[in-house]
Amino acid sequence: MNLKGKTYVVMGVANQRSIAWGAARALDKAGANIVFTTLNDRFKKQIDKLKGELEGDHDFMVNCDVTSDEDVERAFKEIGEHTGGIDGVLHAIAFANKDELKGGYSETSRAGFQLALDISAYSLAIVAREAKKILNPGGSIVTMTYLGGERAIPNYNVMGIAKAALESSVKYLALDLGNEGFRVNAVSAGPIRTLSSSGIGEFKTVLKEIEERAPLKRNVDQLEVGNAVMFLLSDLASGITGEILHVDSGYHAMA
Ligand code: 0WD
Repeated sequence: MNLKGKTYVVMGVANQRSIAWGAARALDKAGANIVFTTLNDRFKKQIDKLKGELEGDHDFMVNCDVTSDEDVERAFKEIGEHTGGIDGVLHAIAFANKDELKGGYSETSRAGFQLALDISAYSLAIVAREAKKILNPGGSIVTMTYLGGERAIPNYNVMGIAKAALESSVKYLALDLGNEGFRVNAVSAGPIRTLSSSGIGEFKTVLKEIEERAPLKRNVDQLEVGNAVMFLLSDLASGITGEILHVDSGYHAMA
């Protein structure tokens, strides 16, 4: 894959275990320029440390808390001014209160529901709205989802509802942005140990289930997911939009 001359925004690197970091490594290897957005200065410092592992400089970074309209507007405006246009965005952001990710879904609080849906699903809409202003022709947006948006998976609870809304958003945004030639897709990743997933109750059991029952009899890693993200961001996927691509050792295809 040669992505020299292309610029992609990567949102959602928390640390070296993040799925977004797997995608950043893939994009960097292909020669792309990356603009990282970070939740706050703590994550910015973290990325500054990690960047040593990459070949490119990727020096331009902006803070962007997706719960703030102003932040998203400012971030993409700054990115547009600095880069002169971008070729795609990876949205790898989600959040739910830890106590909502165990036990029964009926115990979910109204505030917890709103928070999870706001950060994990609505954010894709506002990111798409601001990103399309600076996308180059053929631009592509990719988000991250999980099987828990399609099926009820123990403990995933409100995050499953958020992923269902996110997956539906992918289809509506594909319809909306398709008018301008832009594409919107999601990668549905198998479970991977990260900061976010560490908050999900009995996560070990989920990993074990994949090893036992998925066709490939193993879990996927960040780089495998990152490679699929890179494909959807690239022109190789120019005919694909509104798609949910599973990168999960084939587990989703099993009864
Ligand atoms: O098993 C997994 N890890 C899977 C994750 C399987 C399938 C899908 N996913 C999804 C997640 O739901 C998420 O959408 O992939 C995406 C990335 O998740 P990750 O790589 O597992 O998680 P992590 O490394 O924690 O990065 C997510 C980051 C946040 O980290 P924390 O740990 O602080 O929640 O999303 C960012 C933040 O950097 N984030 C925000 N960014 C901007 N504004 C916000 C916010 N308000 N909240 C969280």
